[in-house]
Amino acid sequence: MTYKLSPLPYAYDALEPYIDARTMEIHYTKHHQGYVNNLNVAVQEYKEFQNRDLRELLKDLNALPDPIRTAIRNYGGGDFNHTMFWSLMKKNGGGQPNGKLGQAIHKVFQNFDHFQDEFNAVAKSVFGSGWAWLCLDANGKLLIISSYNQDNPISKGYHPILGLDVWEHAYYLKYENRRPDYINAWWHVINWDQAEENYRALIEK
Ligand code: MN3
Repeated sequence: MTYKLSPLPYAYDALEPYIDARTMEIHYTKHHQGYVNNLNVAVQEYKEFQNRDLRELLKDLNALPDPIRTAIRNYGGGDFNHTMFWSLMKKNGGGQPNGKLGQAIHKVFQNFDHFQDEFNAVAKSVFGSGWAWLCLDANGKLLIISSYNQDNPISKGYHPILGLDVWEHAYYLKYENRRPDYINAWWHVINWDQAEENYRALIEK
């Protein structure tokens, strides 16, 4: 049993003009597929780590055997993060979250604009390759954090709700070095229904 590339939930051009079709195609068929391929190579000799729930593995990296820990962190994280990322965007997305997540955002950040400003600041400040995340901490409080490489917040005890890939491969073809322009565009394609679902799954468990 091997890890499989999860289906992209829309066409490559679905998020145009905010995310261009060529970037989507390369990001999905080369980068995401590459993480899946490398993950399968890494666990070739470790049958019990083949086709596992990556969320469970990433939650406790220290429990993994030494020879495959870094590979699962990087490639398993890369696979898990991208599957999550695709699901958190959609055609005609954007706007503001309604429902329980929207209420929680207003409670913690005062209003949506403050939340957006803080998220943008964190996303812009990632030095090199990484991600910005809206998470719940262990006490159930919303917070915004960044991570490097393909690290997922669950490895630090946080629960991700919304994530933004700020690796250059996510935007360079269209936005070149202008990461802030890519971040601003991304707000137009966020799938808030999925973010709400992620939030509810955490608070209702
Ligand atoms: Mn990526």
